[in-house]
Amino acid sequence: MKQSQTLIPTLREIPTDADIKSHQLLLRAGFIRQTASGVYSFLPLGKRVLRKVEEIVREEMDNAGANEMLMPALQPSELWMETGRWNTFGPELMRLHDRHNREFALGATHEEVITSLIRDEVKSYKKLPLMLYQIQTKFRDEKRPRFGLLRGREFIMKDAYSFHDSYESLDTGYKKMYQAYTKIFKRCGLNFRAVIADSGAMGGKDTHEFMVLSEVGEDTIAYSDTSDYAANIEMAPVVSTYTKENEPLKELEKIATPNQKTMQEVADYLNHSLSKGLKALMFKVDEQLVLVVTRGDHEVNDIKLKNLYDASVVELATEEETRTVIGAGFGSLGPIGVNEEIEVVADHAVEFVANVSCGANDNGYHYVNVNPERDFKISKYADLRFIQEGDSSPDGNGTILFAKGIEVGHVFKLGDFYADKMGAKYLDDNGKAKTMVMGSYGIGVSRTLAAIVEQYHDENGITWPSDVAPFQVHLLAINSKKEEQRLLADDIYQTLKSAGIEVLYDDRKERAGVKFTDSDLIGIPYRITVGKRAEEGYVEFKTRVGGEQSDLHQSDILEKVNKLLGK
Ligand code: 9G3
Repeated sequence: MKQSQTLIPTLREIPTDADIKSHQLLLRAGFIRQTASGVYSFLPLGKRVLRKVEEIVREEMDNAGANEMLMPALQPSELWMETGRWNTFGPELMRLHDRHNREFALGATHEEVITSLIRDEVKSYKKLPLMLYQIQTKFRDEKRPRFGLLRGREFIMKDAYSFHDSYESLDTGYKKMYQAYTKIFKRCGLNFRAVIADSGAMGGKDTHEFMVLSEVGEDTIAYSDTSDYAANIEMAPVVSTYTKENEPLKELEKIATPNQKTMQEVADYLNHSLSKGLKALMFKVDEQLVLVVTRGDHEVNDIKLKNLYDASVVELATEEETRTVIGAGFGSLGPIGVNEEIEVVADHAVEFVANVSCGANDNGYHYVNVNPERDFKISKYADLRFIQEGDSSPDGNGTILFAKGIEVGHVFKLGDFYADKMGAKYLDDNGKAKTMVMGSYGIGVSRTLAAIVEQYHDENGITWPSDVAPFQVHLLAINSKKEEQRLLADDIYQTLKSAGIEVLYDDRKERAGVKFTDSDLIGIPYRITVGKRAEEGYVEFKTRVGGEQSDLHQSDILEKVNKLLGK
């Protein structure tokens, strides 16, 4: 491709509304442009990288036995009504009416569409297992699109769906996908972890997220410093390594603690550490009021609370709802003297405390020397807190550390949730109708592109790994007014192209400085500069990363490039 004939609008300045490196650099290097909030155009360089990432995904999906297809973005609302998801998803699901006033969703994901297709077309166990995938534009009306391609409202996803006649078969398919994902993200050059995740609003149970380690990631990963254990912080279980504090039980006492609201204020006022206080929060678990008690230095994990009750909605109760049933506000809640209609649950750590403080359920008062079982009853102890750095790793190896991650992939064992709701059945080998079992597997393709830039850039611009770079060689003719330079550059361009090397040829009538700055921004792995020594047939060869530079005779270029590209 010749730069004088394409569209690569590079920018010198950092765009003001771009907060992270990948967003800044993809704009400055002319790979993308914003069309609306969270909606982007991929310019030629961006499209070439997108295609490289998609090709890697296709190869590994095909190797894993999946078959590519393409489903529509326009999805009839009736399908989403069959699973009940038309109503459970709010404004994030983009909806529209057609000319006959029929309702449609713009596809945010395709479980309903694919399941309705399979229930009509697959009737026998002989056709299972079946693994289908597509690479397609998805729409999700994010409340706060940000960080460029990392959280858009229209984005490219590879979504795959597998259909099985048993959970054993699903396990096999899931493992194949898990391994394919590992290959894909390795080939993209990414430093990632597969983390145990929570299935969230989906059916099924087992699920893993593939997280690219990055400071700008929105998810927090809890990982072991000595093993490969890694889990999404929402899911990471806390192993109960507590020991009963063996101090003698002191006399329970109620103390005035005027205007002391937060745990820290109370701990300071009563002159004890956070871990010698109890925190109580009132939650609405599917409309049922539950008081959740944790140690003062721990945080309630609402996902674990939701999973404990297998609830669909878990949220904090309002101060009014709390005051109505407890008679006190948020800063004074505790497990002592709570009326029966409210269930009181606690994190495992609470069982092992002694002589701690807690709210007296009376504004402005706390109890001290509080002891479980003597002073309050807990209906259920459970793992209800977020894991913390320094906790022991749930696999028994090492200690937990935190890292930020960008979710680029997510694999789910869906179970029979969708097949059951939509009647996707097959006849087993006894002719008996059975409900299918499913898996679903997503990769954020456009998000992966941005994640690569987050991990591959320096102060001058993007440094693409060669397997996903938009081109393999950047050829610069410094002064195309000079006949000998233009002729040599044209010659090299043709030689490389006919050898199947992907070359971006900067043949523009621009100053040298502009060409070098743009070349560093765009980040193609190898650069050939035709300049002053063109008459002798010499060019300058430079690698983008490491900046290794050498003069090379025209006759040695092809061999050097082929060797570097491992051809
Ligand atoms: C929606 C909207 C947003 C959503 C969903 C539905 C996430 C939704 C979960 C999945 C699960 C898997 C197949 C590919 C891999 C991920 N956000 N999810 O179902 F209507 Cl607005 O998408 N689907």
